[in-house]
Amino acid sequence: MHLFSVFSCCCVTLSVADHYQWLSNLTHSNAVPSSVKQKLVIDHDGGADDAMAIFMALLNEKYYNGPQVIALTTTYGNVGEEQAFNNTQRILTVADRRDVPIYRGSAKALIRDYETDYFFGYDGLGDNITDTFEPIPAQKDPAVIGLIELSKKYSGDLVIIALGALTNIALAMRTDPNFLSRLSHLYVAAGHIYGENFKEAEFNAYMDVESYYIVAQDSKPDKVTIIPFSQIRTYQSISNEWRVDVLGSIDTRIMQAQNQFEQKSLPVVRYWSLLDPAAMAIVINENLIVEEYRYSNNSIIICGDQRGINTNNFTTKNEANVRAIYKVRKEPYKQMLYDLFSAELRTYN
Ligand SMILES: [Ca+2]
Repeated sequence: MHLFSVFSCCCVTLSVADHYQWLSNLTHSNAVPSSVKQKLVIDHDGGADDAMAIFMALLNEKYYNGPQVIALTTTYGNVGEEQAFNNTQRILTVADRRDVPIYRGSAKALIRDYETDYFFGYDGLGDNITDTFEPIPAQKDPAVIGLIELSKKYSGDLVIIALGALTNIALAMRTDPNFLSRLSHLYVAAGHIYGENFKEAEFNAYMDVESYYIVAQDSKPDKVTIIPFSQIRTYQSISNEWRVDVLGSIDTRIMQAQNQFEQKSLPVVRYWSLLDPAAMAIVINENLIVEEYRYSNNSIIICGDQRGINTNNFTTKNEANVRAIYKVRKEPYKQMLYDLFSAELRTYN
């Protein structure tokens, strides 16, 4: 499918109102299914890419009856956990969703910490110092307890997506051996499928190698989907111009904030390819976005100079511990982003 290129071809002949109606019809028929029963928790490390994924989930809930976002849990990576907590409050304030509970998570890896990369600025959100917000108090329980309790409360209906270091998820799995079995699904945005262009450790996996190891060791293929960054980079590299001139021109408060959050990172990349929003798109509508997944025996190397490198042995479901996303579609992903971030404009037509 090439949904967005169809839109691009048609745009000279349609009025603005026609555009949005056309896109709206397209979206309702193709892009985002309703899934009212499911609940969603986003475990994230507070970067601009996390912000975009969180906005997507909240917009999907509001405009497409998507899963209800019932909590955000904080981890570390793009920034430290303290800053991730601060950024969570900023993101929820922009989205006008200060009702979403925040559970604070681990600030350190289980064993070995690494320096953050500050790819999105020192504060993780573009070092924009002008936005102000009223503090949102954190829940009294730490993230690991919050995750376990929510998995009990919404047993069978809870989807968790992990967008940062995996410490909270590993701790929840080891604290409560039935945690994973109560989830509807766990999506893990981390790791690479090792190959010619991906010989280094992936950032999220590397930030807590032992936690990745634990999560992989305790995984089941019908409960856990790994979304390797290598596959997103390979199949969903989007031109910087599209991100800035098309997606970035959507005139909403959320998109203008998102543009500011990415103001440090956008000028230094030619191709725009972020793991977190790509992973959220898969959670929102896997059938639309995913072209191929493979069952795999997936793990991570802990010792030696290969530390943090993922291993995958593609195999049958019976022999596998996870599903690994292998191929994703680019044009439907772009269309979904456009539809979600422009949804509030269409409500006025
Ligand atoms: Ca992240």
